[in-house]
Amino acid sequence: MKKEYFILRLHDIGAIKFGEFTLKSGHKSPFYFDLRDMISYPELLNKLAYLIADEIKDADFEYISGVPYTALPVATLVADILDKPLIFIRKEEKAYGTKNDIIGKFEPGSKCLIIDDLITTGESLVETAEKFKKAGLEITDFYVLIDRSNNIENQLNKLGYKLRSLIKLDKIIEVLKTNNRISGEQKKRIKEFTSELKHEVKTGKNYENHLTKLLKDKIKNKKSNLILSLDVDNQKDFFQILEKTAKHIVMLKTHVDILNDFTPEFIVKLKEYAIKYDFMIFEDRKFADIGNTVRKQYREGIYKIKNWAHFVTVHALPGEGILQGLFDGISNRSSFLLAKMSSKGNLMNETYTRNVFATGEKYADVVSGYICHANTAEELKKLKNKIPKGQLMLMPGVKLQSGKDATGQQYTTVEEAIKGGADCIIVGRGIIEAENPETAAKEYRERAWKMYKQGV
Ligand code: 5BU
Repeated sequence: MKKEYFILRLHDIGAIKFGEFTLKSGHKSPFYFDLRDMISYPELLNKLAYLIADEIKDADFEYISGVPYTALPVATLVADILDKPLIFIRKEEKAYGTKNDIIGKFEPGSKCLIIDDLITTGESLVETAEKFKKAGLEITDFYVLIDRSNNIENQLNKLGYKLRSLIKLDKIIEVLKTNNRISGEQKKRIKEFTSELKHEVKTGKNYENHLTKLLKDKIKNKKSNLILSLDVDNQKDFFQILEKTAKHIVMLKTHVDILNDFTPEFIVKLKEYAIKYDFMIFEDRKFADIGNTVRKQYREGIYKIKNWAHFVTVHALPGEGILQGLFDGISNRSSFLLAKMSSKGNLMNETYTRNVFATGEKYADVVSGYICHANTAEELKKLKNKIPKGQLMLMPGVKLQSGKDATGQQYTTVEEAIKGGADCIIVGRGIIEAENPETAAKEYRERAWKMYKQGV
């Protein structure tokens, strides 16, 4: 089967579509690929499998894997043709995270080639490869049906992967134009669209808003990435600890509803401290309702959070309406979305976290970053890599020593947090329950800053 035939058949079955499509990123694309239905065309699938088998037969591998769902049936046929054993990773995360994520039998130390349907950024293929590697397999080769990336081959090479592809986007456009499947005008639009996308990848759109910039400048000027979580229940203790620690912190995180003796004067005093000691204010309210309700919770009630907190925490769970409700008509305020909480057994799985980042990217004018926690620097780095450029990662669940508390809080060390890419650490009891909160704050601040400065 010639590649040209394959392109035309994919167009025939509607796997390649032209029109106007809104992508996950919010971009409008003049084309759309969805190869899922391919499996219902046996003659196409079969020819395709022989074509792939021919292209990879000389590569060095013992196992074949297909990424579910689309590429798995294709890989199954290829494995059969080449008489290679098939393995794959389940798509759904197991609720209780057992290690049994790989289906099929394999010998650790063997090489496996991974087949996927599409590649754009390479991110998901590399992630899959890492999972296999963790299970003891060696991964050096990828094969994709359609490569619509911006020359991702070079970047993958640097990471030690070789990418082969059946067809590239340019080839698809050329073949469809030659066969009068798309007009000259459409071809032009597609070319424009892809060159814009390429441009965007190259220059890397920045999602930093005005408030994010203020916080970043303060981190630099104050030489501190420490956010103090001052969770005490009375004003006296609150201001006593603040007085001693304020010079070390870049931002103060509050749970204003913990105070037994809240009065509007508390806010007046808090603002004075913020000016005197040059820190920003962050109310960890964790909004999680429909837009109309959070709008009132943010502006009204006894706390009137909107009037004094530069940032608030927000759950992306209810959908975009929550951000619309909170920030509609408001400037000079921003938020952090909860992407991966520090509490053990939290229900934020990989897919959820990824969707949170997508929401934050779309609403970057009112989202400054994400609250993320991981138990190791390595795990944290994976989260950091997915965060849109310019936005921040704040990490709670930090202490000088790792460990946990009685109700599921998990602690990672300052060093692991910063090594993993945290822009700021959030520390509560590590400081406020220390014998001397002042020296504790100084120690957290210095440890974090030293590591941060090294750019690790
Ligand atoms: P700690 O005393 O350092 O455990 O306090 C951590 C603070 O950060 C506390 O106010 C929590 O409510 C907050 N927090 C957290 O611990 N984990 C999370 O995932 C989020 C917030 Br979001």
